[in-house]
Amino acid sequence: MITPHVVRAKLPKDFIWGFATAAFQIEGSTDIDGRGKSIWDDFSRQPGKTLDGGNGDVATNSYKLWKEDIALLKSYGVKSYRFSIAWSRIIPLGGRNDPINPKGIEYYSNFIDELLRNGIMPFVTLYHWDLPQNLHERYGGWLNKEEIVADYVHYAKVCFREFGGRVKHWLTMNEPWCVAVLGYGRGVFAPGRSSDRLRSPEGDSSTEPWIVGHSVILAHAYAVKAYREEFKPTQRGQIGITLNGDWAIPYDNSPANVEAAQHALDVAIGWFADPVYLGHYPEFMQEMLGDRLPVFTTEELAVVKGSSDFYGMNTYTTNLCKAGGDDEFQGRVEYTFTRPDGTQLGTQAHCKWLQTYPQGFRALLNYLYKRYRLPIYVTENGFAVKDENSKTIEQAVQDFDRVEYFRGMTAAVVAAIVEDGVDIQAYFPWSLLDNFEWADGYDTRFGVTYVDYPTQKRYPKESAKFLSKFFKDNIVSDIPRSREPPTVQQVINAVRGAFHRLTGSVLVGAAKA
Ligand code: GBH
Repeated sequence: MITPHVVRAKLPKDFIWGFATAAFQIEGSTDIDGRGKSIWDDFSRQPGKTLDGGNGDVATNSYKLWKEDIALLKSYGVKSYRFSIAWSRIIPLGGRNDPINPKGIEYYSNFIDELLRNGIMPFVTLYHWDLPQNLHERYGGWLNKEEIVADYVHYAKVCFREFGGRVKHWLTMNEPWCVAVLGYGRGVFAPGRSSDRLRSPEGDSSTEPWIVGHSVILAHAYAVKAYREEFKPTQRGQIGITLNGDWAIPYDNSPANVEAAQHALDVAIGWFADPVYLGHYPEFMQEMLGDRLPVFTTEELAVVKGSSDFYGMNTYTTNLCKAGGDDEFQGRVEYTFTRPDGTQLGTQAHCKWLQTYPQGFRALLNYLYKRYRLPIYVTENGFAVKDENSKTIEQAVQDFDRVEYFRGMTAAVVAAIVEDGVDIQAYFPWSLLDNFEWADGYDTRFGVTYVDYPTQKRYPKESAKFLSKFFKDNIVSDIPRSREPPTVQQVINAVRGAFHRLTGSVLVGAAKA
């Protein structure tokens, strides 16, 4: 009997893997070494903004325990670590004419050096939702395009100048959809603006998210332009944006629901990906929003189009899509995990928006690669086990639902590369540690490492062990294990991959075998 898909070399030797975190979710030490406030500082302290009343004052204490975190990464055998820089540690007041904080620079500089000493490649996010509070107060933050674009570009350039000799992978923005919709539409994330007057005294959910999204795209694009013109020629790194986006499946095959699934993708992903990779907003968004959707000038568009070297992808789940409702942030589509026959799509996580569905991950990878034709970096993917926070440490580290999730997702990555010819360069599970899960506070745990908050001790969960072993076993080592020629399937895939790259609008590196 022939065993299907026995492939020896599953992942190429330069495949990047590691864990991801974000500054505000782990650092704590919010008033140390000259850090300025971010919009999350006070927001998370307001009653009712986080589920358990948790805030970012201590988090996983990683600002202090940074060497321990790096040792943990090392013990997991990662090649890379995705972390974010807190803007308000670098420039406490945020603006282009405000003082730069040498202590902030020194901190991340030491951090990067320590990673490199341990053979771990820094993969750096410049903005993971922690806008300097002062910029919000000074001029409305992301609502003020002229100011925020100039200030963000200045901040990014300081980081390129200080760290770019050592950092070869940059992410400008994490998940602009969340910045715009959760911060200025639903009002559940800082700065918490919304039309819902029970939530916020100010805000207009019908206009602000689209304005904010527009500013975020431009800030990203002008920072990339600066990097490419002033830094890339000598620093030679990659730079791009990372977008959240979950796969969308029609609830059934009625034409309205088939269309709904595409509308969901258009707003979740196309809102940002279409301008950045294709040079225009999705047609459906223009129809849905009319003159509420800002317009790019010709000059701006020239900067926006092609402003990412790769497709940065954060993805967690898959939604079944039904046409209807008035939620513009989902493309006037309703999401469910319950199939028409009453069964569930997958295993339910602690958060209601998340179920395991690896087939959807594979489908999304194929969709993104066909549509945007660039190598994909999976910069986040993860799972929160139901009620993990109510368990003892001994029970919590036995996180079998998370292991199942990652078993499925890693298999989907391999299948997408080996069988579908999708060019995937990196995979970063979210997250290295349990941490401050934004509006969920500390109630929801996404870590592959359990954090016992009272002691700040770290305990590797089964999922960490699974992932370490998976990548150890599946990335081709430097020393070839055998002299066997590639299989026919591997040759076909390499040719397929090269074809995709060559026919795309942007030419990317040499084909990999
Ligand atoms: C990521 O976002 C974040 O980058 C990371 O910081 C975070 O810790 C991690 O996920 C886990 O949540 O029900 O309308 O409020 C993931 C993308 C998009 C997932 C919004 C939750 C909820 C939409 N998120 N979604 S809503």
